[in-house]
Amino acid sequence: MKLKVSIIEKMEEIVEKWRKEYKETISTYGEKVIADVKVSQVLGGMRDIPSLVCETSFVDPYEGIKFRGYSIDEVIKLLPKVSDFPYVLGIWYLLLTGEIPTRQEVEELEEYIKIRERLPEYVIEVLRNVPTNTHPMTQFAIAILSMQRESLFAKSYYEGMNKRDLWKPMLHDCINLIARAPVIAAYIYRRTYRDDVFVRPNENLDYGANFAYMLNVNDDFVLDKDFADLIRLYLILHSDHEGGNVSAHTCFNISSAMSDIYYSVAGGMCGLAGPLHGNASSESLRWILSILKFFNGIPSKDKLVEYIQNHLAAGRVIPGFGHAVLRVTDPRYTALAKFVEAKKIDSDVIRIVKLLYEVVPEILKATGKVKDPYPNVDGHSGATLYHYNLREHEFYTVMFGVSRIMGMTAQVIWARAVGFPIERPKSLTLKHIVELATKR
Ligand code: CMX
Repeated sequence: MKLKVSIIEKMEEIVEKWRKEYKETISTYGEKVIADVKVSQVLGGMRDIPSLVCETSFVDPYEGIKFRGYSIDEVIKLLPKVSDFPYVLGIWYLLLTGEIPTRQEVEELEEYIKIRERLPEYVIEVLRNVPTNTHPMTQFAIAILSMQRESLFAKSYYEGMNKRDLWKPMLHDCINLIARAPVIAAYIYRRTYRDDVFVRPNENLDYGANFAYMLNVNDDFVLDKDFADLIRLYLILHSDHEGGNVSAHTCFNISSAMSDIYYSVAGGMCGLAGPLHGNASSESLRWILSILKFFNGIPSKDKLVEYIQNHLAAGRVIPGFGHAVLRVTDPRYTALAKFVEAKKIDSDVIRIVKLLYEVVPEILKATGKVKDPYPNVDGHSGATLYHYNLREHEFYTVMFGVSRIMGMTAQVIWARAVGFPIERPKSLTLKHIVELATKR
């Protein structure tokens, strides 16, 4: 296939359109008030304050994620497929441009990313110097940060490039990072849990299947078709979740200081590593395994309810349940549940996932304080990976990270393209808040 880089040409046109829209929105509506802010919101983690802009996706509390307006089912139906599932990079194309790519466009992008996959020797060396008992997310953030020295964006900025053009080196850096992320992740997996052999990318495979191949979970270099499909689905599902979540917002915020994508994404990954965010998938699997161990198998519903109540009484959260925005079962959870049904997967771990689905929402509702008692994606993802022999749960957040880089990069490219300013909200002391509240 002749390599044309149409994504770059396409972006040239799209960026002009974005700039116009952005400027017009400010000039037409700049003085309009769109929300009031309550003290409880300021003191409650800024929940629901509409103060961020994110063009790549939107999370509706009752319908869940819409990627550029498309639901998960629509994305899976409309993006060009490589097997039963779409090419993973189709979702990045959609997040970035707002358009569903043609087969040719996505295949060109897959090829273009392939030529950027080669991981420099120094990154492998950096990782080889990190003790293997370092958390995989720490290793991932270190590896990403180590590549900052290569940033074309940083170089262009310091050489004085006009800020209108800075989105171009940013796009270049983002493509490099997307290309290398699964290669880095797979090496972290191999060195931490298996052998220290660096698996080179297989140029005959698409992005998703190649990640499955490099992980080599069965140590046999035989690509399991179903596992490759799961990875394709997984990477699409986790790619973006609008702008307010800890990892996306951290990344966006860091980049607003004109920090390059390596600094920004490494920061975002450190947020994703938290147990209330991306590490909940690891926590969820750990919890499922502890249930199986405690009961020496599958418990009765009554026994499980008692176990969960004791867990809550000890002041702990139920990992994989609840959400700051969603108020229904996360459609990403449902997509994984459908995958499990379609592939007829059955195991003790999956049985516990199903049992939890039956009992946890009622228990959380009964607390009277949990706003979303339903499962989120992290309540299913680990159990599904576990079935395919990807059992080292601390690694799950790295999988999440590889995927989320697509959303983070698409959001940051937009920001650089429209010239989004440095973020600087105003903070107040509690005394100021009381003064303001009593004046109203
Ligand atoms: N188990 C136990 N308690 C929970 C709970 C859960 N799954 N979800 C919420 N609560 C509690 C909160 O801890 C809070 O308690 P306090 O008032 O005592 O502090 C109360 O219910 C109200 O919280 P909320 O408004 O419903 O939820 P938040 O928006 O504050 O938090 C989230 C959202 C995701 C952090 C929370 O639901 C949680 O901790 N879930 C478990 C961890 C998890 O699965 N995280 C992954 C989320 C998805 C992702 O980012 O990947």
